[in-house]
Amino acid sequence: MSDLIRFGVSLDESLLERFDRLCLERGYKTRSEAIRDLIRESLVKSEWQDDGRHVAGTLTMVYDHHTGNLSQRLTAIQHDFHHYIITSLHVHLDHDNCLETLVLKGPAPALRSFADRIISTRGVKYGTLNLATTGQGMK
Ligand code: NI
Repeated sequence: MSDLIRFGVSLDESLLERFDRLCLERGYKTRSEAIRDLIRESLVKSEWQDDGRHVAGTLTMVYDHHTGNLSQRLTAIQHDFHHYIITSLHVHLDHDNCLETLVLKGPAPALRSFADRIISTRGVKYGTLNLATTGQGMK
């Protein structure tokens, strides 16, 4: 692990009070831990803006499998992007609704366009892309 560096941060008092409340609510023992996580979150977001970068993430969708030929359409899209899908989990939530989560890894632009195609498919009730990282270069 690389050396730990200390640095000072100047902050408006009321902003710091709000930050301390947030740290408490989220269970952080120290401000440093909270700040480290905020920095990592920003780094992951910036990885996803970098077209040449390989990233990881999950795509979750909820849909009614009775809707038209939705199941087949979603499967066809997934086959178009099969190189980027590491695994998938399908849960039958009730008689009608399915929840599916896909674990993705690949170039950020490809994963984004895949997620856009799935989420915008007619009949998908809810879809969200959760941005994560491959962990490489992240301490
Ligand atoms: Ni199902």
